[in-house]
Amino acid sequence: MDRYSRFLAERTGRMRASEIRELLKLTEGKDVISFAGGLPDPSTFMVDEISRIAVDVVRLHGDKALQYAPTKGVTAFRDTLAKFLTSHGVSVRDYDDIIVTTGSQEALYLVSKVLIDRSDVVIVEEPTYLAALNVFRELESRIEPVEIDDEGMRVDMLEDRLKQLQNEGVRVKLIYVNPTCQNPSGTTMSRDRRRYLLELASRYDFLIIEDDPYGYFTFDGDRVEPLKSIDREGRVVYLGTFSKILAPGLRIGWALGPMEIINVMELAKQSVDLHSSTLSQYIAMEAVKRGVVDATIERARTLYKVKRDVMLEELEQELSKLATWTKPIGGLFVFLTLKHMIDTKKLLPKAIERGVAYVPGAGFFIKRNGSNTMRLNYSYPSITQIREGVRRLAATIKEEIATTHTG
Ligand code: PMP
Ligand code: G9A
Repeated sequence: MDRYSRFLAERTGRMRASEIRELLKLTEGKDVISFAGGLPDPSTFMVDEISRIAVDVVRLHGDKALQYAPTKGVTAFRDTLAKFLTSHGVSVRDYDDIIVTTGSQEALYLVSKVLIDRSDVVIVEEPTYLAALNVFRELESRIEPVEIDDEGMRVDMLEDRLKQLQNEGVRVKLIYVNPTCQNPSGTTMSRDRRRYLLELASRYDFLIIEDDPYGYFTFDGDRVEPLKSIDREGRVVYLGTFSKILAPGLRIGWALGPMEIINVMELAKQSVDLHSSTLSQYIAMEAVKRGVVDATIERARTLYKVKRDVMLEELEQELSKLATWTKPIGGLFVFLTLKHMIDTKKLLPKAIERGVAYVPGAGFFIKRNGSNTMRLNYSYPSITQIREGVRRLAATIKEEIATTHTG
């Protein structure tokens, strides 16, 4: 690396390795039960249906599906996507308000790139999605965290912060939230807070990025209404993805927002990758039309609900005296806080030694240190692995307490 550092652009100094991606490398191929990466259970992939679709798409539409496509995405696919979103409670004005992206990660990157100038304030939930923080850091924004509790972002604290910043003459352009089954905390923002957040957006004139990979398969009760569907002023840029409701390997996500912003994202995307995979878009389009996405959603909902219950039950049995944790209504994660001040980053090698991995919580925080927290994924491990993994985790924690916190 050093041999080339003099050649590297300054901005590379702000690029951070995602702890999650690094952990994926660390645990790959090892006999470790991983609660780390937010991977879907491969048994939710509708392999036979997707195989048939892939063959049909290449055979019947190969002239288009194997060809270059418009930057905003295949028009017929955007139209299908608009109908799909509407059927899932996400308000869409026109399919032209949608840009198809290479996973929602790219949508997040593009929207941030077109909105954020150096030193611009971006307000985030604390804790928040690590890969979003890395994007905001790379763009040299000033990241301002606002605490969350069981009902999502503390909008009262947000209001105080907005007032304070306004008094200091600092403008807030943007808030990033993952309001439904948040990564990493698993919490969901209440309806009242959603309404209030939009009211604040109007009063203080900012935009909201709503990142919603998990809202399609909540386990208990109805779909929580996305901010996008309550937004009357065009303040929300909504990000979605097929990663958890079809297959992440297709790398198909989207942004839905005011056309003026989507069109600037289109310009930005031209320089990044011209357009997202045409073949993936055709496969995703057919998967929506043939009901494969809705069937995958049902598989995910049923399976992950059971897995969540098993994880919560096992945590209760093994760790109720030593930790507290969130109770997600959907999504992929439980967030755990240890009562002892144990540094979960330092604990991780010991946990891996015992055959279990998690994501240390600190990386999701900006202000609070969160070093005694961890994120646990329950979608990927099997039910047996969840039980065994929690036992291994509990044994690691108990041993740590016994050796370092005696007396
Ligand atoms: N946002 C959040 C909150 C996520 O949890 C994830 C993936 N786990 C993403 C964005 C990125 O997903 P993808 O690029 O696969 O659509
Ligand atoms: O980076 C990935 O593989 C996607 C998962 C994200 C996460 O674990 O939060």
